[in-house]
Amino acid sequence: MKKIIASRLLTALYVTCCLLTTARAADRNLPLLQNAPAYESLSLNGTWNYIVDVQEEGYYDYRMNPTRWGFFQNAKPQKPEDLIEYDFDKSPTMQIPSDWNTQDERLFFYEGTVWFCRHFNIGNASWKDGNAKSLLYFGAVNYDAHVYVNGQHVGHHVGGFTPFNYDVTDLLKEGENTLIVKVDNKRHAEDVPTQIFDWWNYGGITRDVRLIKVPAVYVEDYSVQLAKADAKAKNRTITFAAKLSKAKAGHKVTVSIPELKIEKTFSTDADGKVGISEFNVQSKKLQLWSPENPKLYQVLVSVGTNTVTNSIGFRTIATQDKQILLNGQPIFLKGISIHNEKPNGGGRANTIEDARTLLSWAKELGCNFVRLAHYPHHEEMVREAERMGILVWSEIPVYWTIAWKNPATFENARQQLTDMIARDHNRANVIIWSIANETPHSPERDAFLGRLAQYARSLDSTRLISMAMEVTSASNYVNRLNDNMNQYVDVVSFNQYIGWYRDVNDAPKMKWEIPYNKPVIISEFGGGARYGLHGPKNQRWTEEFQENLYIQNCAMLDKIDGLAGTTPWILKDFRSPRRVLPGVQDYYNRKGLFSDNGEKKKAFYVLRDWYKQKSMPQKEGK
Ligand code: GCB
Repeated sequence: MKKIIASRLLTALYVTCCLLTTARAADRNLPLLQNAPAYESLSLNGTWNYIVDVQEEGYYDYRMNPTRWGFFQNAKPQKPEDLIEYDFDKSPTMQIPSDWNTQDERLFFYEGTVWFCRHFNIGNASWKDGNAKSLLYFGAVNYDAHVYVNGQHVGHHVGGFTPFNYDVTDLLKEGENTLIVKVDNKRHAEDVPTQIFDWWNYGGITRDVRLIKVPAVYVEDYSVQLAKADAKAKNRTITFAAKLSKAKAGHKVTVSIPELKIEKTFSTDADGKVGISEFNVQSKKLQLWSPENPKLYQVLVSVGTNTVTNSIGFRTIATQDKQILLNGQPIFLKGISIHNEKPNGGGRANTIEDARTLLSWAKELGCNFVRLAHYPHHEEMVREAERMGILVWSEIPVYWTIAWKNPATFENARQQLTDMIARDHNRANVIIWSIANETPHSPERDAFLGRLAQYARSLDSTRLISMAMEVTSASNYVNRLNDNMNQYVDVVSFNQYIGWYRDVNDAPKMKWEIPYNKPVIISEFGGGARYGLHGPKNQRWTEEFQENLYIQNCAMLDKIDGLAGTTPWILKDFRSPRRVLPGVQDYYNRKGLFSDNGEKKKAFYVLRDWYKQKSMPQKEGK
């Protein structure tokens, strides 16, 4: 009897704890550490054991029998008669980061829960010696993650493409530690993205895991950027702002850019902040970042004896009527849309080599711009694009028909937007934050997206805001953009599929009405082709069909007033559960200009040639 009562008490306690810990406020979740890769860290990538848990036995049944279950406890039999029905150490292994779909063929279509476990040794090092804190950092986990260190629940994170970090200092012990993560990628109608989307729902710990050492008080966030000014001004202004991890006045924060001979020390206010501070540089000494000259400066930020370095570029981005101005000059954005999928074959892209390959294909096309669809990509994708001189459109997965009326859905989207901007707001190449893709109109959608756009602007007023909209037909050959969201965006963008979801012969007859005095980006157009399949140009799935579609579309788009850029759909064939046609699609969306194995289709050359002759608009901006 005593035993039963004790067990019930434990269960009640656990359920209460669960309720507490699954609420965001109770997490050890901290605001994202700015420039995380720059800190001393222990990589927790590598070999992890995993258990596929279709029924979530290791999670829910724990409540009924706490002594027997609860995979996060990593329990081991203590006596010969002990019944423990799982064992991580005897379970199969997987390399992390990765997606389980391409690592274990049994899991190709799997959407559910998998538990991951790895041990790591911190020796008796200084990871918790009072002068340092240890942050457990995940680049991304798709989609829902519960994190446990040495059997203790650390936090719960929702959202598959943004980083998160926890302070685990007081949970670590000298010597060996155990990290367990429960990952669940089941779809739900109220999630972001919602249940239906046109890409593979790769599950797992898909990006790097690190234990990061930070000082007891560290610079949690900072921004360094070029203020807008007349391009011909003699002096330019660089702004700096910072926030410490602790609300404490009088802390000294130093920022220096040795190449520009800048070094300034600021004192924090009572909130632990350095408000926006300015310093001047002679224009002729400052090389601006641009696709032609992707100049990055080493910027050092120090607090106490801790210094972190970031490579930062300086540029301005603005719009003027229907033009986009980079460093005060009009620019045509020769872009391409990209999914965060490995270049050869499928799987989540998660290395710098993946980024390099994908971006070098974009360069071969003649691109100066990429749309990283439909969610924040791997951080190295953005950083590598910056080094290569490629501008970036970055997006959150507010995609198609999500649960507009649900406050928790809004909070989820807001959090993903916060983390996307927090991670990349020091990247000069990121010029557009996109808050949605193809969202059918309704008052609830307008209210949701309007709030989200205003929130994005409140976080970052220096970049452009956009979203991929939909056009409506005013008549058979007149396409009109009529979207209440136009008031919130700096750039009007929309997707159109003439030639694919509509007859290609309509293209020459099409008229476009875009009644807004803003630059226009065609955020998607395209059609499918199976690489190596040839035939007449009216035969669907042939390379010739796709080639003709691109020829007709490029000619049509040239006539759109205010066209400031395009990001056709898409660089490479990508996996999608919607695309089931045997022998043609085989679970790939075939709209790539490259096949899934990196072979160029004929349409590649059409777009490359169009981009070659796409000269910059002549009118000079300010
Ligand atoms: C779209 C979506 C994109 C799809 C594409 C298609 O409009 O934005 O995610 O993959 O169409 O191939 O139909």
